[in-house]
Amino acid sequence: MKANDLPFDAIPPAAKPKAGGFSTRAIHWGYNPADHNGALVPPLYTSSTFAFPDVAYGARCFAGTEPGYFYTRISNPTLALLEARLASLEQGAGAVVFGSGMGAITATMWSMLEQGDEVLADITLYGCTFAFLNHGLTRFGVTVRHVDMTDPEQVAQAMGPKTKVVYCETPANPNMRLVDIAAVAAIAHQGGAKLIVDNTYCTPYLQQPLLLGADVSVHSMTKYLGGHGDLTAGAAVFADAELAKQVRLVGLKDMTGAVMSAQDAQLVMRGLKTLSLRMDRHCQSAQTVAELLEAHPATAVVHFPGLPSFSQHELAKHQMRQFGGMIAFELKGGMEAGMRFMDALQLVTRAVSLGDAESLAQHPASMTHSTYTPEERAACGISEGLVRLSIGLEDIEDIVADITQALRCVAVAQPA
Ligand code: 7XF
Repeated sequence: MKANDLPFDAIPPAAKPKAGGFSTRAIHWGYNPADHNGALVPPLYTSSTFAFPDVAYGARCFAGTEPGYFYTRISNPTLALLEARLASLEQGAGAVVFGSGMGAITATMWSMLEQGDEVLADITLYGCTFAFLNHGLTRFGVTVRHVDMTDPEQVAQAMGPKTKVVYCETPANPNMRLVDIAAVAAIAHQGGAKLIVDNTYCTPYLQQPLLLGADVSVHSMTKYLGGHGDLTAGAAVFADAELAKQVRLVGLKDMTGAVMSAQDAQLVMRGLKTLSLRMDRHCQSAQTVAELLEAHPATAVVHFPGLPSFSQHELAKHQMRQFGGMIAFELKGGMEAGMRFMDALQLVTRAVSLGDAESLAQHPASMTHSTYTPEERAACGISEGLVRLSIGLEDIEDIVADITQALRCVAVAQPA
């Protein structure tokens, strides 16, 4: 029996899930304290291995005919609870968690692709995803082509008989361009391919790719889902339980081994309890900052889906619950002014990553997107002067004061 034929899946937690709205499920789904000595917080299973009552039971576990836990790289009760919660929040048939967002992305694609297949990807992607596609997968006989997925027609034109995976982020890191998930999913399916959407920027609270037709929604849980900058983790949520099983048994178990730690899973579950509250605040504060930036004479362009001037504002209103906590912008003084702005910041921290309580600023061209060549960045609209902000949870008055003083420093330093 081949590994992906095993009748094995994520083991559902024994407790009856508590139904309800998004926040209720983020707090309760899949866990009943009565099954665990009344413990309000689910117990943490740190064990790497699980004892077999007898040898026949162990053999059945390995054959996939016994739904027991036996080794944490494949499944673990703490990880399984988080997986059940993520599947519920994103309305998927199954989820698999990983040791990083890149673990989730690579394991999913390794499981879905074969030599000779083609991936059709958007032009704007997180730098390491771009590098995995173009410097990783291509070395193993997979063809990768990029098209501008802000225009679904370009996807339809580019689909070919070998296209097995269509891949995008929306909003895209770092320049906030959106992809119409429903339109691109319909095109992918018509051509016999599956659509993977990186939903890291939105989280399941702001956007539900599977309900819009995507097959897989991947996340860096290092970001908003963890929410506190103290862990590295990833997840993939699937519309189809069979694909989830395949990714667990091929991509996770055999090909990457990118298992998540149970301690981190417990921290993500703590993060999930406040996800909706935190996202509401991130979104509200980012709207204020985006409006401030747009009105300021030093800025050339502000990319934020919540601004009426944003070219895809209507799509954002249709596809997202709110507009997110991420902003990208350029100053009139270009790269030099952008660097001066970043160095003038006092509260907003100069760091990559996003989705933390702390507001963060980074320079994509030299940091998160340095895996692109300058020509590749130019082709997808990541200008050398672009600055990316992740708006945190500090008092909005303090965020505004810091950004205003940093903009003033840029203006003062500019030649008359
Ligand atoms: O492997 P990770 O948990 O770091 O997640 C990878 C990843 C996947 N998708 C998106 C949309 C991401 O933004 C990331 C990580 N991005 C960080 C950033 O843009 O700041 C990484 C810092 S180099």
